[in-house]
Amino acid sequence: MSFDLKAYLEAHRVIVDAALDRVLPSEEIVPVNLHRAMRYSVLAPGKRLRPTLVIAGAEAVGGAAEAVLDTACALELIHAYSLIHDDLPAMDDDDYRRGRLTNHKVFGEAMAILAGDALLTLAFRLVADNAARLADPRAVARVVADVADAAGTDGMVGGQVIDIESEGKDVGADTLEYIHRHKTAALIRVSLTAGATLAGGTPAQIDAVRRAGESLGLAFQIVDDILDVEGSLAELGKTAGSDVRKKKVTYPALLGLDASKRKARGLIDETKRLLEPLGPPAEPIRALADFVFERRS
Ligand code: GRG
Repeated sequence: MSFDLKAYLEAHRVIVDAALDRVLPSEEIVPVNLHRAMRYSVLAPGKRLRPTLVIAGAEAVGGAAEAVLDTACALELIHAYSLIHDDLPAMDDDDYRRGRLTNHKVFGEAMAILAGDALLTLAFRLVADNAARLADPRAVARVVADVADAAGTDGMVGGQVIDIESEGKDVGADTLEYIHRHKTAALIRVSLTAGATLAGGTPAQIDAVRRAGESLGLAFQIVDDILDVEGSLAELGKTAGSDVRKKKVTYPALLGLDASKRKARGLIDETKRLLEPLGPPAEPIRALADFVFERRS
């Protein structure tokens, strides 16, 4: 029987959403508005791809969801912080995200900045908390370093900077790939490796997952570029066509739609090839890779 991804995604969404609700500060606790703003964006309906990849990364090396749940939440908090800050007037100046008004539209710019800051900080607290669930808590130090690298100047923030600096410029394929690998792929890659590391994967297993995560992450952003051309506000939960409006360099702009789709498909096939040494336990990651290619939002 083939792998039931729909059931897998739904089961993990339930686990992750309950954990996010538990780890986020209550709206009853001071500073109330900050906590409201944090919960508003994180608990909005997202795909929960990164936390699901943390769990799938653990399962691929024989681990269990429960043992990596704090870190799974941490990756979703970092992702949510990046979305809040990316939507700010100083960056992409977007009004809609996850089918709702953006954070700064509801809570104001200062609170949106602070909510993002607090989510990033809480994320590292959660990775530290994960030590209590592990037989060998030393893996947490490795994961803190990897997550910091993936979120920082040699990862998401670095990619965002080059993205902003490239707007309206005639940049080539190398710069575009740098942006996508850093801005988006780094966090997707580290979601998989964090799960595999915490679950006690061998160096060879973690390396296979890392390389697969890099290909998957690049494919994810190419598909995101394609959806910005082909999708709608109703499907995406955010305004489509924003890349062209903001004069952003994208794969469809550089290669055309058909070649972009072929490139994304090739990267998904590569992801699966890189996962071969892990055998059947990596089946959820393979199914998630197909989902990344086929998604409409
Ligand atoms: C502001 C530090 C900083 C970084 C911003 C990741 C990022 C860098 C910005 C987010 C904006 C964006 C459109 C990024 C590219 C792709 C991406 C990460 C899309 C959103 O991820 P999904 O589709 O969203 O997984 P959901 O809502 O389903 O979780």
